[in-house]
Amino acid sequence: MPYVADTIAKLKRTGPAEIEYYQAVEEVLMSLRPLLDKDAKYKKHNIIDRIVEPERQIMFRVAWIDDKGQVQVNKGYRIEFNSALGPYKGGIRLHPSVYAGIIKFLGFEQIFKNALTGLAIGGAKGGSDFDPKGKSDNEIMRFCQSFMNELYRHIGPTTDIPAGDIGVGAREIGYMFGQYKRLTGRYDGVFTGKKINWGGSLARKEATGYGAVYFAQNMLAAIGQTLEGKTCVVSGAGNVAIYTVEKLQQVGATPVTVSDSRGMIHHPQGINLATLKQLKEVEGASLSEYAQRHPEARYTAAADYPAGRNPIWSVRCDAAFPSATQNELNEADAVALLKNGCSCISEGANMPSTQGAIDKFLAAGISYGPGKAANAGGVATSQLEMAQNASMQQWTFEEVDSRLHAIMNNIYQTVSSTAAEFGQAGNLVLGANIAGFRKVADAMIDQGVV
Ligand code: NDP
Ligand code: 2IT
Repeated sequence: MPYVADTIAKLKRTGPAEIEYYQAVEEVLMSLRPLLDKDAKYKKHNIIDRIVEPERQIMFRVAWIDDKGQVQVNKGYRIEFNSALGPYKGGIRLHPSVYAGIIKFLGFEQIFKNALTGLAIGGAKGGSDFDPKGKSDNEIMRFCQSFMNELYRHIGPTTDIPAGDIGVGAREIGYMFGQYKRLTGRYDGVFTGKKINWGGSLARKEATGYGAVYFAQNMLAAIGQTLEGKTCVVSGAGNVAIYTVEKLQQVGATPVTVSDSRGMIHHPQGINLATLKQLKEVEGASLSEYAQRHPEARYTAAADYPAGRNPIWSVRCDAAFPSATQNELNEADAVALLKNGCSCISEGANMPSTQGAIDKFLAAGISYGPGKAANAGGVATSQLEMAQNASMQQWTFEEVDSRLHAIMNNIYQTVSSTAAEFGQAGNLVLGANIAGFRKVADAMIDQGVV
């Protein structure tokens, strides 16, 4: 497809070495062919060239002082990608692997994900190569304050509303919000993922994981199945993974794996949720501890992964929920999953499957829910938090959860009916990319050349 190759070539020339960004763009553009052929207006208005170029990219120095009194310096990013549908919205990632290519891919995905929620939110992402691991609480606070000393001037409740992502939870949001308030003197709903007692929403913490399970239920219902009694594998052991495990257990499925960056746990009798939460939400411990507390569970250290591949994807299962990070599931993993009978993938993480893996899932015709649809429950519930802040209300857990559930059902309907509209029923990658793109592109056309 020449327009895909031309666009990627231009991105490589004008923004070199942003590997994950090219990958995310290529996947979206490959899906758009039937839409571009059907309606000439997108080409006429040169939407492709415009949509792959962020509206604004902010890069800044984050200097802070560690507990030894040494000055440390990190890179800070906020990429405000697209505001056609609403104010910029998206998380902040703190991880040593962060560089422009990662934030850009995440920001690009966020545009279409946010469009699919049906809510009025544009796309953005931010972060830093700061590594929270091994840092004291005071170091985390000083980093977050320094990060905000620059970011505060770019964000606001109707302009750009950050949230959490890898390495950012309620504690970090608290430190960033505190510094924003100090610098501006305003108690704005400028972050989501806040603690409940100072403006957060019930069920936001649970929303991404719960949403990924609701999405899987929708995919299975379409073929007359449910998750009840199914064996599931989950990767990750953070916010998304924990609440995926929780919801899977609530609906009668058995999640048998979790992982962190140091290793994976296989617990054939089912993951013990209380132990998982205690280790990860309270103690900040490694998963190797889990096997100490449950001798029937097996721990494999990452250093011992055969051929560097996470053994999670070789565990026999009916459904898989990749919930750690990008490109954690490759083509060989996809082949192993399919061989072992896995027939449903719902992505809690952003872009966890490589293109080779996606191609295998689509060719096999299994239920495959791409991240920008399956994990949209987190950002959708962030918007519900914004709505509560703006109206000075606090909804019950049940109220928020039932809205989240309805939004996930609606996303599934939109994505599957769009796939069918373009003659590719069941291809939810194509459905998600076309439905998300069309909504944003139409708004961009309406708003003129800006
Ligand atoms: P957390 O930081 O809470 O948890 C991330 C988990 O994944 C941890 O167990 C972490 O292990 C593991 N992990 C992270 N990076 C790597 C890596 N490079 N290799 C191996 N393991 C890794 O993050 P979240 O749960 O919030 O995010 C998980 C994924 O879900 C990300 O892709 C994120 O973008 C996506 N997402 C998150 C949403 C949210 O609302 N939080 C919404 C939508 C998507 P360790 O602790 O050892 O590093
Ligand atoms: O990737 C994501 O959708 C998130 N990290 C959540 C973004 C948000 O604004 O809640």
